Amino acid sequence: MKITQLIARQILDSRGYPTLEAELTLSNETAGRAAIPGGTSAGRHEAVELRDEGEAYFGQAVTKAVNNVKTTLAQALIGKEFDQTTLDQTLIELDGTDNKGRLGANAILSVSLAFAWAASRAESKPLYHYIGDLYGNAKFVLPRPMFNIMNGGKHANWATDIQEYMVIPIKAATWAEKQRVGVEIYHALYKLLKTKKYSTNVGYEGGFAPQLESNEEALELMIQAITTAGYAVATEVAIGLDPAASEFYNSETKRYQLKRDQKTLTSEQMVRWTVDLTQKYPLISLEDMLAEDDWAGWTSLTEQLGGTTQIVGDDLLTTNTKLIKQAITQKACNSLLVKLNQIGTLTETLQAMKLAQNAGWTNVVSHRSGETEDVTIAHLAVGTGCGQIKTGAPSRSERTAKYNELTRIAEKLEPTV
Ligand code: 2PG
Ligand code: MG
Repeated sequence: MKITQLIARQILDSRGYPTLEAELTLSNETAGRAAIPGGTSAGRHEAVELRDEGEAYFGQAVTKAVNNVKTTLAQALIGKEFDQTTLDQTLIELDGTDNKGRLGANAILSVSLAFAWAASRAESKPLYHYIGDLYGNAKFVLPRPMFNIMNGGKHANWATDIQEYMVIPIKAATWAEKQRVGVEIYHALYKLLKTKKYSTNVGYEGGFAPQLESNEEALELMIQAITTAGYAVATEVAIGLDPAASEFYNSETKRYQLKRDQKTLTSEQMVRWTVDLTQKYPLISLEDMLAEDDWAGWTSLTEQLGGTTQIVGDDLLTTNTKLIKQAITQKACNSLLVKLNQIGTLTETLQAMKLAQNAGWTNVVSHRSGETEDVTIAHLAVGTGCGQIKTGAPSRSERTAKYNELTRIAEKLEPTV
């Protein structure tokens, strides 16, 4: 299909930072639009998010990236015929760097995804079906959500050192039931926090962010909330963590600084602490428990817990096949956190997921802390059939946009009558 029009604009993300949105039209008049999310605790090896660095918006404006879409990319693409693979390859070549540093991964991804939306409409398919075709998957399943109901770290002014505490419905069979579990526990937690006279203010991803005495206190509160909501801990609802450990790791001293616990831990001690936590709490998924540079720690953790626990690489892997290959060789984890904007095109994201899947790993599709109303990731999770998504608390419209899109998809894939 030929691209006939390509425009871009600067919009705002959920943190109040500028981000980029592109709109693309094909020769048959179908159009697609995509908005790019942004990370706060981003990995060092992520593709470059091009920001202006001028005075406007304290350096966060993205007008350079917008202009790259409107000029360089529009000139190179308009009037030409593409499919997803040839488009993404062309985008990579037009940039010409290893990390999309010239045109910006935000500029490139907005075009890649706007094209995917337009092309799926041209083929009269839902986006998940279009993605499934690209991925070689025809088994579309609603993912199991991980609801991030307590926020800390950089997402919530260090309320806790651990950035994300997630509840995971493990018994509920349908999408509707899974969503209900997350919502009821979220509200049970709200009531519990109020009773304890804790703050019910929320962090970037909609989870509550009271200043707690320790990192473990959050786990205790979650267990109580799960129970008072009427669910069985461990058999019906489990817990996942994402400490985003690179954010409290000192790479010079090679120590983890857990300020809430007044502890400074070596890599070995961090692994031991993690193993101890898994013995006390029903932790089934552990993401970025260790820093992105601490490869030996990752291998040790996977050796000790990998048989029973999902060990998810986010900052460690940045959805990058080179790093995934390294992690496969070093047995550093057993699951990939999938973020489109860490790598910058749909094609490369699907390659990363395929590589992980072929290694026997799981894939977890993920939002960013800075989100928009864009719902592409709901389709990515369903289309690849990967079975898992993390997209925040069931609160705040940029998070519920994804849950609501999954509810719409569920009407087709999980009809009740
Ligand atoms: C993470 C993400 C999303 P950020 O660490 O997994 O939850 O955070 O987008 O800030 O990198
Ligand atoms: Mg993470």
